[in-house]
Amino acid sequence: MTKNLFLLSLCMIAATAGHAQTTAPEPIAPLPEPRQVAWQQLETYAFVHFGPNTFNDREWGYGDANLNTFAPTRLDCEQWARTAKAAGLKGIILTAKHHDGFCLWPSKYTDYSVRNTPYKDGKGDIVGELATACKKYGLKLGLYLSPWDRHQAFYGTDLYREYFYAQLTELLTQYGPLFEVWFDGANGGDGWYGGAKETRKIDNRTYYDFPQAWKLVDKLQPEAIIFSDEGPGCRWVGNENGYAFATNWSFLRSKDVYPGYSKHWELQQGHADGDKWVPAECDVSIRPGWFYHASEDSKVKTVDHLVDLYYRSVGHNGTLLLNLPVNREGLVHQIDSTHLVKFYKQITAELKTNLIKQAKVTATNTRSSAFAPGKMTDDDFNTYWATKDGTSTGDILIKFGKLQKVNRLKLQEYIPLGQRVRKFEVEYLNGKQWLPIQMNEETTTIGYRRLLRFKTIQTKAIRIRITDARGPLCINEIGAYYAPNAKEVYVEKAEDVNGLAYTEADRTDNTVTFDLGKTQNIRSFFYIPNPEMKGLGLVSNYEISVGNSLDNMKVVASGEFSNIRNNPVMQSVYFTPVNARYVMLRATRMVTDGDKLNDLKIAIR
Ligand code: FUL
Repeated sequence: MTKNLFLLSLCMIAATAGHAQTTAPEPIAPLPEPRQVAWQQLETYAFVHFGPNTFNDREWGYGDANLNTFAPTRLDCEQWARTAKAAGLKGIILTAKHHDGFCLWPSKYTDYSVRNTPYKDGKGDIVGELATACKKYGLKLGLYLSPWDRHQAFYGTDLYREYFYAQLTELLTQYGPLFEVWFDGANGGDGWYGGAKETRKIDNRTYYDFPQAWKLVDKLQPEAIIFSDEGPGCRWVGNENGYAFATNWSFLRSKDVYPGYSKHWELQQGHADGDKWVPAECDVSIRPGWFYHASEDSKVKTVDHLVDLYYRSVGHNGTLLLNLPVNREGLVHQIDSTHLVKFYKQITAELKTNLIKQAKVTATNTRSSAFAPGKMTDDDFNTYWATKDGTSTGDILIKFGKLQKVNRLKLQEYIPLGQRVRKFEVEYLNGKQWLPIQMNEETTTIGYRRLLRFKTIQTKAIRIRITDARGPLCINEIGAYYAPNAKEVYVEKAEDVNGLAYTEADRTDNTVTFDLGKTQNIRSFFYIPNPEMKGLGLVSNYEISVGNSLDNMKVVASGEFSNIRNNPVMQSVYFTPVNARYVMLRATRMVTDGDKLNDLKIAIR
């Protein structure tokens, strides 16, 4: 470089640094579409799983349910909507068709629908009734259409794809605006299939021609977000427990991920180097199962558990999709609605008074007065504090002016310009010394919203030091709160697995026999999957035999542990009470073909 040129570039640097930068920082891709930003702002919404499974005590219907069983006595979609509304949920996503192929609307293309049930003598349309109720209560409507259909004889052929698109078109055109369309990742396997009763495998990546489905949704419902494991609107968070990792990028590497993608831990945190904006949606049921089972009335998640999930979903840059299993009456059970409303009251109370409103907020590296620190406390999503071009760090200093108790913090990035922050630290003033606030999770990404919980501190000032980002910082909201009596973190209780003592009497790859030591009266068998096993060693279909001698065993129960890979909760099998010394579990099918039974946690009562 010549001397003159060198001087010139020095002058230019000085000019940029000295000049107030009144325009916004350049966006950093990948960026959200406006509909993705609007969707993220919904934060919490309800799921409703309802169908023949509800009446047949199943999680995954085989596709052969007797439709006379589908007989809700007091079904009232307005009660669902009122419950959701009272809990601050912004919409409801309904299983219009689950894997059993049954349609909650009178689809033109199948007999396997509400039209052939006792409900309203076949004149009902539960999707339509929910659409009307949502409208009345100012809630948004979303629909779940299972690609896998265990009922249809032609599932697996090209004709099924046409059928699927025809049904999708009905749902996209008959019920007004939808905010989300849900395509489940569970695909292919055994089913009734028009009586064939066989196992059908399809290739998740090609069979449904998902790009065509996405085009159809974009055309007919341009505001709707499309859910699948890979998006494109939002992604599955990789577990059915309702939380994202603390580090959570709203990006995915679009070439790597597809529906049925099995690297679940990646979905829990996103890809820091992803090329597409696909934010995480954290789905979870308020009970262990997605469908209603009376046996789970005592297992509704506690208020503390739900509060914890809120902090680890919405507070980890995701949305919370909370399932309410509607019961056989056709209502959200009172236990569920009570817990739900108390949960909402609790989070509202914890985050009610933003102590920063009375504090003095300053910051380093501020871009210009148009992007001043005050923009972080004006409750306006669209105004934000930003730092200068060329910076990717900055300190935010919050001075309370008096000793203040604090145990919660909120941080938000202005995501229309991208997700930027990679790392930050939070400190508080202890006398004259800055000390780190001890968190129980890493302080890395922020995204749409990051909520932090910690032991109550008393301080006059807090300092948030953003130490690494993908470009200039854009922070649109911060909050500090003191939640009295709030739990720091929630610890989930281990499942109660008390049962009879036994020893293993015999074991092969797919059969284990337990010896109870002496003849006992037994009536149930519990299988507690190990969630760490990520699908390995898990039984999908079982047969349970009992007897008083090993050469004289009798089958007392057989069936399927549905959805056990994604939702590995305790599975219960009840049978007619019987006197027996030996109990044999035979895995007639494993979740992963060719796998062996292992890591067994069993209770027999
Ligand atoms: C899963 C399904 O297999 C479950 O039955 C449930 O619908 C859940 C939300 O998604 O993949």
